[in-house]
Amino acid sequence: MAANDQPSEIGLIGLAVMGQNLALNIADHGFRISVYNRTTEKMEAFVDSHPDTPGGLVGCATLEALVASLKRPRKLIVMVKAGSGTDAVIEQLAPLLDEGDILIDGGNSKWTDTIAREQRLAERGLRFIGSGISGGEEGARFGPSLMPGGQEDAWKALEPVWTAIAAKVDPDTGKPLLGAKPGKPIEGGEPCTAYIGPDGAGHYVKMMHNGIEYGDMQMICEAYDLMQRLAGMRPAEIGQTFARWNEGVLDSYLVEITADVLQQTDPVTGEPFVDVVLDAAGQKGTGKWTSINALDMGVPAPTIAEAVFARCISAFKEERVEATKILAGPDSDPESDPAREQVAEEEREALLEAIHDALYCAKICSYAQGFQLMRAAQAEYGWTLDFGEIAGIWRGGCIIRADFLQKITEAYRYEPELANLLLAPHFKEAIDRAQPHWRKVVALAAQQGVPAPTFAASLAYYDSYRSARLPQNLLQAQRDYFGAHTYERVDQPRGRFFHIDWPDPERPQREA
Ligand code: NBP
Repeated sequence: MAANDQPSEIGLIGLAVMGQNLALNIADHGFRISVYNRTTEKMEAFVDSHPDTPGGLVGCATLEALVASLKRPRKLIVMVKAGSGTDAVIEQLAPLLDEGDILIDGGNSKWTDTIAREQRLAERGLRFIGSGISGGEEGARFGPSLMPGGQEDAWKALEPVWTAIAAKVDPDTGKPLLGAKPGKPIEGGEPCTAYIGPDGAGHYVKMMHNGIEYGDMQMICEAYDLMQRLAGMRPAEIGQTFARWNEGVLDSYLVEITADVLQQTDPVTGEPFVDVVLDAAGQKGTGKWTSINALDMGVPAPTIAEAVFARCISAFKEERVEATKILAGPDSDPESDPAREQVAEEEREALLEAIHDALYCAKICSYAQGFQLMRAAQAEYGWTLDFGEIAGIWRGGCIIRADFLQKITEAYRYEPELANLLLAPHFKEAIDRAQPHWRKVVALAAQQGVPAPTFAASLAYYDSYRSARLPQNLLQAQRDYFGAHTYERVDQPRGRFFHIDWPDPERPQREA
């Protein structure tokens, strides 16, 4: 056993930013935790700089020492680079463990990898939890949102630790309980964690969280762009507007930090910070996974996909700069361009209200798509997901935390089988009220040549979903013409397929 006396409750491998903060959070809750890192100096520096945590950190220089230091059945959290790093650690660890020991992968692993790892480890008698962890460094330290999937008995063993370290929300209002400090975690409250389901369910739901996060971030960026390009507002003013919006239905972590970011000055130039940041976005892949999964399952998630594509087109910076010199739009002609000028106060207020409402409606559609995807995934993978609980877990600790999630929790608690979030009375009424503004903003953006891909994609989703008849009748006819792909008829029951022999002038019709 490493160090002194009693065995540790849990172990952790990987002491980069997430692993260190998670270990401190666990120790703050009185759990003794053993820690290991591939590069031993990092582990030593970490343990030396935190000698007095309530639970205690036990530094281990080898995996053997780590394993020997733990209570049985052993619980080991893997917090290393997702993908090959996770596989490498699991392969080194598995031979050292005994039947019934539990590995917990807290990285951003792809859910299909988690399904495969769980099967492989089960064959060796080991239990496996794939737990999504959201909230970045701050969340890991003082309360993340935790989305665990895997064998239910393994979850039961992990539950006391996960429940203790998770973010907490007020059970009545759903608002996050804040103010945790090193050595002084939040007491009480409803924890932002719950068992999600078997094998890859936890990592799937974490991926969905990230896909929704992509949508949220892009929608906020579009609102900012419309404010600067249609209302001629400067970053600090836009930041103040977001701060005001954060008091209402848009109250969320991402709106809150956007208000701060926009009011930040660049320490080098004294200019608004956001103006010196290059407009070329990076991405790590979870939004792309979400969109690919939507395409694979045939479930529309255009808002999330547009958010991914918006990052992609932003990365073509040099090409866009060249294209600006060649391709015209309404904003190319200074004579006819009302944008970028300060608009009258009254007009500006009306515009801001419209942009606010457009952002809210687009956000509802984006979440509706995310929850539709999860509904399809549970059928595909044989999970039973509790959507009210998932929305509840996202109310605190994570990047998409928002007041709004309380309303989603309530909608699914009231009607667990809700076909689409758009049909929940609260959201239906919200869109009924706000949609004239939403339509105005999308039309104005198109007229003025301002790209607003997620605002527009959400509106198209909404209008498609509420259309009893779409033009895909023509599409099926085209498919039947060139590829004999058959079609169903409006005057026949669903599931009967017909075909016309198109080149024949008489075009006889027959059932396919
Ligand atoms: P990184 O993803 O940057 O990974 C660095 C850690 O992995 C170091 O401890 C490194 O050890 C270890 N490692 C690597 Br790389 N390959 C290894 C191997 N083959 N064997 C053993 N250890 C290996 O760390 P992070 O940013 O703390 O993230 C950890 C996990 O949490 C990732 O899966 C990430 O996607 C996920 N996550 C991150 C965030 C976030 O905000 N950063 C949020 C939520 C989830 P070394 O010190 O010896 O190089």
